[in-house]
Amino acid sequence: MNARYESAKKIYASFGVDTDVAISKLKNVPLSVHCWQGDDVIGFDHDGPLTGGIQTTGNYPGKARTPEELMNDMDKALSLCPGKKKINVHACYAIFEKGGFVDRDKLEPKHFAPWVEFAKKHGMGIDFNPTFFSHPMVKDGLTLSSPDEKVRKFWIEHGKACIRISQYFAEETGIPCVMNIWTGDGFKDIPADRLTPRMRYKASIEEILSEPFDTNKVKPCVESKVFGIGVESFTAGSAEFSLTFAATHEGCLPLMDNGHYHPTEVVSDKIPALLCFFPEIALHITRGVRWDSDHVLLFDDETKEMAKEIVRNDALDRVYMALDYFDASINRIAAWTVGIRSWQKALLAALCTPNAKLKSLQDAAQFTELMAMQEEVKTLPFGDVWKQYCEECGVASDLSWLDEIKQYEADVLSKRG
Ligand code: RNT
Ligand code: ZN
Repeated sequence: MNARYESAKKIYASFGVDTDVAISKLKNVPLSVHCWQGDDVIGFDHDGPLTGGIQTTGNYPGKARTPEELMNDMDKALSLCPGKKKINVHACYAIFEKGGFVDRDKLEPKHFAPWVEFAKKHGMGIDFNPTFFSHPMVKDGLTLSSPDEKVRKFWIEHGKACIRISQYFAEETGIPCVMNIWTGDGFKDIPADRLTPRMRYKASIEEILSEPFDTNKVKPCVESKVFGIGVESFTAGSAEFSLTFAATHEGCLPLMDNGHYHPTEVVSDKIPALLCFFPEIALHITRGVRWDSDHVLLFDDETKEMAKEIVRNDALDRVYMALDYFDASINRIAAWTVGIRSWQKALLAALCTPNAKLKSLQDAAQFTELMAMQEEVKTLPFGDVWKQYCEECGVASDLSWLDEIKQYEADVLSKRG
């Protein structure tokens, strides 16, 4: 056994932390990896630009252009990261046989069969998202909250189709499918009516959820957002709207994306607030720089804090964790890899924190000791535990993963037009 790990293990033990237990726990925690980092959120069902108030910036060469390329790239990233994964697929990543195109309201499970095959090969589950953006039926920036009944109906049918596809994913993989509803519906400038669009949005989601499904297999979520590019003044799916919707609709989960709040709000504080009321919640884990910029996730303070709130509240099996960011300015496989590894680090660090001891200091109002101990814990030899975890998972414990990506860039990515 590695001498540095042995020494680190002893140090952690003196704080009451068993690092072997932390490592073995983490191996079973699934993290959902978003397919859309690989091609700048475009997908395979349209040629148009990305819309919906979200944006990728940069044009680093080598982005995936076909399902095969995207799956190969994802394969590469997954092979460089420790831990258990799921994949997260958007409806716009439907795969059509030649001449077999159908619009989003007509999607069927068969259009996602290659994703099931890919997931099965890795023993992974699949999460799913209806795609309410980048489509001509987005009218005046609205989908489910549109005043145009034809538009609203189209998107409701899309949502229902996605429920059926989610159930198919769960049945095929044997793992529940988290299906997330997010729309970019909103207004650039001050609206004259904030209520009616939200009433339509509410009715639309209710219609989608009236599609029959097994609540043990499909976990529908509603994701809130404070604003987007071009929808700065109003979003239909605001925080209060989405949270209340989930709270009042059995089987529907709230999904918090930590890029979707005012910059001084933190999702780490919201996690335990929601855990008081919801049996299960979902997260989109990202890094906003000044706004919902969807930079690659790093092992930074707020990331660590979110992981801590999940671990110390014993909620690893109540929180569905998914990555959601997209950077087109750097190697996309490295973007995936750094983000996945960062969340794994954050969870491992949380599992190696003497949470019971810290809580007892708080309850005893020993705030001086609590502050001192929390500072002390920050410099424990976490890097040695991380290395051990990576080695046990059979992935690089150092930066050598980057050499592999560079090789892949030279052999594969650089040959793409
Ligand atoms: C957008 C939301 C949403 C999307 C994905 C692609 O701000 O975060 O979750 O990023 O659906
Ligand atoms: Zn999101």
